[in-house]
Amino acid sequence: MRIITFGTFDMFHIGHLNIIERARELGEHLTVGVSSDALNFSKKQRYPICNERDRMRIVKALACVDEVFLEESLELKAEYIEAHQADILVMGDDWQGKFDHLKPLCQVIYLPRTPAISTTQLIEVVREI
Ligand code: C2G
Repeated sequence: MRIITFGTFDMFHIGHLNIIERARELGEHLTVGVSSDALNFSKKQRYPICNERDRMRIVKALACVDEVFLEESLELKAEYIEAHQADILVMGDDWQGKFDHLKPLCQVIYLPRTPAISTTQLIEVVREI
């Protein structure tokens, strides 16, 4: 099975590693779409702390990741799934139900998020020091 997952992976943390490792365990090949700086800006009106080149390098360096590409639009999931011939789309359950329309193309699995860690929370903790 070929797996695909997406994310920003800013200030890479254990929650990111957990979902990537669990996604890879579902098959033999894992492709990760790393969302671009511009995509993040359009969603959140701020750029990630780490730029897209560095975020892609970090994800690519993981032993459980086979392939990385830049996700330039949230609307292109179907095209990305087809281009990478993915059998399963994996996302954290904060996205529960959001990608169900892709079920005719591939299996869609939402995995539970790792509790008590997020990029937003890390930024807040560091800000308070
Ligand atoms: N995640 C997790 N546990 C956490 C934090 C994040 O399992 N404590 C998961 C998210 O559910 C997501 C992945 O890690 O599946 C990446 O999270 P983010 O970097 O926050 O990416 P996001 O902004 O959700 O992705 O097409 C989707 C976009 O790329 C955006």
